[in-house]
Amino acid sequence: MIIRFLLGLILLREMVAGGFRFGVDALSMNYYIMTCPMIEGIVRNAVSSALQDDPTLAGPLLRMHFHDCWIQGCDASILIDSTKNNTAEKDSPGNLSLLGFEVIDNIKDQVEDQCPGVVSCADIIAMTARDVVFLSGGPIYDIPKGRKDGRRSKIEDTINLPFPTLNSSELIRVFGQRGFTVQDMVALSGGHTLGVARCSSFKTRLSKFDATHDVDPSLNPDFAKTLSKTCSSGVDKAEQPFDDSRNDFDNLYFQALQNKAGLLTSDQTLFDSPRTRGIVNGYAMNQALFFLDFQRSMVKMSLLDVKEGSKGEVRRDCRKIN
Ligand code: HEM
Ligand SMILES: *[C@@H]1O[C@H](CO)[C@@H](O)[C@H](O)[C@H]1NC(C)=O
Ligand SMILES: *[C@@H]1O[C@H](CO)[C@@H](O)[C@H](O)[C@H]1NC(C)=O
Ligand SMILES: CC(=O)N[C@H]1CO[C@H](CO)[C@@H](O)[C@@H]1O
Repeated sequence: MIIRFLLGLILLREMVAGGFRFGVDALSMNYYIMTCPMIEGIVRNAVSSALQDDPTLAGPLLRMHFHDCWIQGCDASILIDSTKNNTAEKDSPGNLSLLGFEVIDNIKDQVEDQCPGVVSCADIIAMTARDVVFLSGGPIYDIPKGRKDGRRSKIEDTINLPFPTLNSSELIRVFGQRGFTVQDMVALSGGHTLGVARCSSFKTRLSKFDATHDVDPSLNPDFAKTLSKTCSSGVDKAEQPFDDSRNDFDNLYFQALQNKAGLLTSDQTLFDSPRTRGIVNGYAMNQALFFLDFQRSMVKMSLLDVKEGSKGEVRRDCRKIN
């Protein structure tokens, strides 16, 4: 009796410390331990072989998780294909550069073979992003599982994605509205250590910037030349890496900001604004500090407006509502 009471107390403490709510529907680290224990291995192997085939998928797969969570919560709404009745999130111009949907489909197929109807697509996206970070040289960490998949995916919702033209105070505000601290926002922006942006996302910085400048004065002149060269073809889809190691998860992104070589306005502003510069300098100097903060903020992002229990479903096909 006493032992059960003590065990209960310990369990309670763990749950409170983990910040989770009670009940059978609550998320937990070992949510699938009884129902689909091989899920972690399936995801790790699939992501690993996808990145071996095409290392440039790291960026889009990490970004997919951010876009999923930001709109309607982390509920795999980003995976839904448009139908005759409905234009889905993924067909918004804001989806530009989202790729790798077949990696998620492949994981889902394997999982449905092993444990049908159990693992949500939202959890698969979250685990995939986490494994991308680790397999690209970033921190290793665990995330709670048990998200359910949503039933809504509408193009008009994507208007709420942050724009690349936002300045530091606007970023602080929009992330703050979602419960993120200034530090969370800067750490999460460090996701831009992976991948690229297209000219369409930054070309306004390169010509007729304002009444007195042709080129955005917050750009280092050499980097401005590089960007102009990248975009000289006039093709909006031409790609520019955020830092010198687009497939490596490291802190070069923050060092680029110190060199006035931030690709988007929303990147460079983090160094140029006194409210965020200290955090950027900290991460540029100390990669371990960036990794620690990033994993903490990623877990937080992965819990954004998650649907538990009957508020969602486990989709059979990640591209379609059941
Ligand atoms: C702070 C606000 C953010 C803004 C304004 C923003 C905006 C953008 C834009 C405009 C692109 C380039 C799209 C293109 O031209 O193809 C991009 C790419 C990317 N974003 Fe963000 N983003 C933000 C936060 C985040 C967060 C929190 C993450 C994840 C933790 C993230 C991960 C990525 C990744 C990995 C890419 C590269 C994708 C690729 O290689 O194709 N971003 N972001
Ligand atoms: C499309 O709309 C019709 C009528 O509103 C509905 O019966 C049908 O289920 C919808 N189809 C899809 C794929 O949502
Ligand atoms: C950021 O943008 C907002 C809205 O455009 C503007 O009011 C504000 O002055 C800007 N802040 C800085 C520091 O430039
Ligand atoms: C991957 C994907 O679904 N891309 C779509 C993004 O949205 C445009 C329209 O703005 C579509 O043409 C793409 O197919």
